[in-house]
Amino acid sequence: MTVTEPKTSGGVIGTRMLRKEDPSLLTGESKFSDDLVIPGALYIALLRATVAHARIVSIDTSAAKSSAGVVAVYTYDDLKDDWAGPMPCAWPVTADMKNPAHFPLANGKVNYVGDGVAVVVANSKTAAIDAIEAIEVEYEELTPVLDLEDSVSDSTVIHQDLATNSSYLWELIPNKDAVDEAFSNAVHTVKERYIQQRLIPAAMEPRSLVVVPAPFGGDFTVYTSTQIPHILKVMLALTLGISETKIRVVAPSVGGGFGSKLNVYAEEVLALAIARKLRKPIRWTEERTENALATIHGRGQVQDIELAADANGKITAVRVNILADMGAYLQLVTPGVPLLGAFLYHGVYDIPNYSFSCTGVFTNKTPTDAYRGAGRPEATYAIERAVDALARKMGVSAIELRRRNFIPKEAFPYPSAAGLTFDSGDYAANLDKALSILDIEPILAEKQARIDAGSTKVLGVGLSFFVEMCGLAPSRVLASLNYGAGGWEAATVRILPTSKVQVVTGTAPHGQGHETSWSMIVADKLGISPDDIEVLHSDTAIAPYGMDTYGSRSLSVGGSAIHLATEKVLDKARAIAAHQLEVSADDLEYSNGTFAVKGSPEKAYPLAAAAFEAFTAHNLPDGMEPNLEASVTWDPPNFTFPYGSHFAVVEVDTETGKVELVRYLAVDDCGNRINPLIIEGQIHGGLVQGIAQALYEEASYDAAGNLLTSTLADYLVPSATEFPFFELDHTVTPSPTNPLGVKGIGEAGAIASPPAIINAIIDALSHLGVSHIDMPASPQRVWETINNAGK
Ligand code: MCN
Repeated sequence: MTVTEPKTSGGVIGTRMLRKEDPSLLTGESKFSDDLVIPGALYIALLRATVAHARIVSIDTSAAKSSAGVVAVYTYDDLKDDWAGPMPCAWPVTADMKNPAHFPLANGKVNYVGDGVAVVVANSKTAAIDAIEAIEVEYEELTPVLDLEDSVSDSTVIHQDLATNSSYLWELIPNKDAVDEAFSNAVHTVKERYIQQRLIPAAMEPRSLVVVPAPFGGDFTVYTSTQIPHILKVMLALTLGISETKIRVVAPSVGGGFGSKLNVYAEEVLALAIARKLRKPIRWTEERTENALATIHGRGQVQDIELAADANGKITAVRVNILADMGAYLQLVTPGVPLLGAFLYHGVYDIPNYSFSCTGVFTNKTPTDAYRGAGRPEATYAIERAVDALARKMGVSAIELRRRNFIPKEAFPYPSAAGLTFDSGDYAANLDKALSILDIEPILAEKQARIDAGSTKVLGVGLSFFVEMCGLAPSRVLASLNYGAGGWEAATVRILPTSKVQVVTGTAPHGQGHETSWSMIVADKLGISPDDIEVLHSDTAIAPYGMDTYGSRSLSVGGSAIHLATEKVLDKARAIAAHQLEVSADDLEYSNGTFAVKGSPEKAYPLAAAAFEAFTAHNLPDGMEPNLEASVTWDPPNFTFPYGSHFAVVEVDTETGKVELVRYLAVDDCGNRINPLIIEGQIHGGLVQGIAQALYEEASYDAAGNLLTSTLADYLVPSATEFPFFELDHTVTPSPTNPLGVKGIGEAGAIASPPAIINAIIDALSHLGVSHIDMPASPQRVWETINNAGK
């Protein structure tokens, strides 16, 4: 498929249309799960482990059971026959991957602070929470396994039946001998170790759910704050042994997820099991501290990366070994997250020899899983920092070294040494554009002037040139990675009798503006107003098929399905118009809601008339079914590979270690652009999260395995005041892998920004002998780094 420009007619695509979703969100009319009024609902609350690693000697629930308002108290033993199997992990990355049985409540042993021990059911939230405190648990404490590097060799094994703390070793080494040879022939090499600290996704809306059983029969409606209503339905059916036809999952308004709501959580399984047992609606909303403890964490890796280069700085090989922290259990896609980066450690560079391995290890900490970027921020950070390290070692500019190594424009579609085919790109042109906006010379002059003047406020410029693979899709590729689901997306487009349009999508937006974007795609094609289009989503009774929203897949996969379904429905309308006008369909042209005979514009037939004709079915072509509706399930042939240049300019106070972000410029290429306003919002959000990783956020634990950052007073989520106004621009290289020519944008900012910031800090401090700093570059860490430099 070749797409050179958006196949649009209506002039809607590419416009900065305000988001349809926002009036109801901003006026508080949107309903989130916790807003739903469900008469007669009971509340659950979980008693969570207060120790990181311990055997449960006894649990005494008697006092809790007699607390005011309490309906029931359950432990693992009370509910063990209520589920058909353990909690699901859908990504067994290797055949011999070790996956400990993980149940919604601890089975005789707790493995992280926050692990569920018992559940109280009560007639109010406060009664449930109060009763938790009346439960007595006696623990026999075990040594916690906390250090990622020590975990594998630790004499304490967390899951005794697995006999090891290593979950898996996954390798991607297309040609080991060639990699070794490249290193032995190299003129320059660098060997770097980087730490990806754990992060807490901290969505604005905590997780929340209500399970409503039908008064008679076995049907359940699960309202839950999730990114994956469709996947969740399948998993709940399998885990609880309930027919899939008896479960309806609805995600009402969802206040952000960033990957953390791409999961099947203990509370969802528990609430459904208890609703089935008691035949009562069951509800739960997590507290902010529970969110920090018991919703997944992101990142958590130790990365070793080596580059080999010739005398000119042409990189000939990259060798990567990483240790990835799984936490205490494997959640839905925990083991696969590093694999999403495994193919990208060569970044945008034409590196012929590639070697990657990842060991996934268990620790007594909150399970990790997908968090905005999932694997790709880690890969981008490693290669973009390592390239800077190589440039420093060789004494060439980081910009020049990148240019020497870019995959050239002519090489696309580019078969990478890691085994992917990069769809399209023109990296040099993108960098040129960024540099023309940045105007680097005066910045470098000012930087030098401050050094010469002995200023304590020094400047640095950092570049990160990223590429990522997103549009998580091609089912066959996902199969080759052992991913437990497909990557297609489903869409239905209906032109109703009054010519208003319904779009049914399998995507599940939670802040990405799909109602707006999908309306724009259909409006553009049909030449009608986006206001006449209603987008239905996130309810498995209305949209029975879908693969949901994550991996910046919704536009390139789901949007493409909508585009193709619109074409299909338009073809049917065309056939009706041709029949009415008694001409061949090929003789008709279509614009702005009307079919007209080519060369005879007076012979016209409106789309609205075709819609009504399809409804009355009084005079349809022979054999045509009534109604204007078409469905498409689209499974693309490849991922999409957005890319871009991100530049950070920082000022570092060498006396206090404080880093001030002076400028941030992002020139992204996400192919054809549906709504630039939404794109910019997506980039802003991603940048804030990525810069927060670089400067502020870290899930820290003490030596006993207690999470020290379990409130927003301790975990430093930045606000708008911490950032300059982001400078955004773009280039456009359409993707040839989907009919819209689009690439994803939802994660780009979070992927690109951490190395730009850290490279800028190192650049600012390199004259003091600083060549490395870990994230987050807090004032204390920066100050210590400056003071230890050269020692
Ligand atoms: N878009 C566009 N033109 C493009 C690319 C995208 O107009 N060339 C628009 C799309 O039409 C869509 C939005 O940008 O409205 C994002 O599209 P896409 O890149 O396909 O990403 P998804 O919709 O699949 O969103 C998932 C992505 C991910 S993986 C995370 S994590 C994330 C993110 O989106 N979490 C978010 N953005 C978030 N935004 C909010 N507010 N909250 C989250 O939790």
